Amino acid sequence: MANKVKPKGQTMIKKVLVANRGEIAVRIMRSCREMGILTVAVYSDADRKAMHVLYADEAYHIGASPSSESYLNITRILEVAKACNADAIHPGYGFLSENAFFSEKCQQSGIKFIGPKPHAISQMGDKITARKTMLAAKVPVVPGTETAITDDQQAIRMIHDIGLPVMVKASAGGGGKGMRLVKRAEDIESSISAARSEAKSAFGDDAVYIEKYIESPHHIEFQILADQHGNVIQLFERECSVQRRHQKIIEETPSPILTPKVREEMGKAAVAAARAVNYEGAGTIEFIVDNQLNYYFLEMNTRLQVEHPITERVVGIDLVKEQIRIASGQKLTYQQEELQQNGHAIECRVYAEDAANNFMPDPGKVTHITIPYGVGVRVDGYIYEGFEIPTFYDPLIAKLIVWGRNREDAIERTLRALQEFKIAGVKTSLNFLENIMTAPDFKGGNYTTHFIDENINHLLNEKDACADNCEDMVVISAFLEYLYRIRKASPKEMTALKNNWKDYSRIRSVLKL
Ligand code: MV4
Repeated sequence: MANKVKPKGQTMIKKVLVANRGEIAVRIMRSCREMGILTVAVYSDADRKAMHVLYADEAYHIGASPSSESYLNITRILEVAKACNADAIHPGYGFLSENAFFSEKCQQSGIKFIGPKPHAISQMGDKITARKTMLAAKVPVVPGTETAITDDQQAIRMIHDIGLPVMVKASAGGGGKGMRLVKRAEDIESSISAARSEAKSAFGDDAVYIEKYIESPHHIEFQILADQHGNVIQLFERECSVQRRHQKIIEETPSPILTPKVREEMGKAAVAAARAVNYEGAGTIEFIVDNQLNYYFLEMNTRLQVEHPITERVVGIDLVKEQIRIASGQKLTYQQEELQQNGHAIECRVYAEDAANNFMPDPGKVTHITIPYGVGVRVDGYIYEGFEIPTFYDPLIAKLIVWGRNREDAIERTLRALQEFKIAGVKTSLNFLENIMTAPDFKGGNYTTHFIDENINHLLNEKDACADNCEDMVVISAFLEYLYRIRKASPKEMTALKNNWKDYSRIRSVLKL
């Protein structure tokens, strides 16, 4: 036979450069390794000893610590990719992942971009174009303008049509940037000009549009996968309403509020949305859902998302492997009818930040870490003892993904895993996350995007005395680590350690030394 069928799982991609850092870089490389694909890390000054560098088969320095000089440096990244003979680049999330120009540059350099084609990225990146495209595809969008606002009279007519309150949004925005809530008609002109100038300076594009304001909404998104042969499937939803200042904190699937009928309708709308831009790869359709379960398209994220593991757990698919197979031209290995949601998964995002101090990032050296194990638990992270969390990047340090046969079991198990999770040296959101798991509004399941604000007092509670004992264990193990280092230290290192004894003031106070 002339046409040999490739064995399942084997792709033409033999080496992947991961243009990212942190937990997602490591997570991507893990799937590559399982597929027999070589991995290439790129890193900045601050990341010389980062986990993704240690994990990769090859690693190349690409610049100084600020992202603009390293993880956003298109020229340098492509130079490395060509020099090391990478077949493809995986952009992860953030950084260059939704940059249409980068996707195009990869293509031009003969390197596969593991993600959508430039046209899909830019069509969805421009929110007015995205709204128009969705309207044409009969995907429900929030009532509002079909074009950019050109004069204040048009805005006033729109307010008459749809009623107050409304939101003025930047077309180039997304993720909450360049938005204004308007409650009184007389504020419309000033809100438009404020949103315009904010958008102009943030994105270099001052186009704005108006939408009816949906009060107390839920944020529910659908995962889709699309191959190069016109096949599109949806992998159900993720409920992402637990967020603060547009930063998600907890995600879960299935959503506790969706009915089977609405879920099916939304899934079909998500597939239609992806088809409308000839989408290719993994993507997410964000919907805003009101308390009557009316749902509206909000935006599409044309990348792998932070919270993708809960979908992987419940649907049983490795999304990164699918991305790689799609990029290499293979057909989807799953059909819609085969897919189902199995049990319940919850993701907790662990940030190096101080909840008590207005969630200020708290970078620094990790002196101790105990990772939870056991049935139903997955941790995607990148820190190890002694690693210095850089100040330059996102403060996300780990994701705890827990599975249970139903929502109650998943919550109980998440709480157990959070109690086992110990990190010392930097402040983390672990205690805050525990408080979410015990909050009646979260347990009830019918929470909205206002959940954090409405429950902030309960959520900021510190642990009780018993938990303090566990804290002591962390301190004691840090002390043991200190003794161990002294034992192995050379005379010169010994002097340095002794001089650093002041850094161990907490250990001394707990041990009453
Ligand atoms: C809205 C909205 C209410 N009505 N649009 C915030 C981020 C961006 N993706 C869109 N956002 C919102 N758009 C209308 N017409 C409320 C939000 C919103 C929100 C949306 C999803 C998740 C969390 C949110 C928190 C505050 C506001």
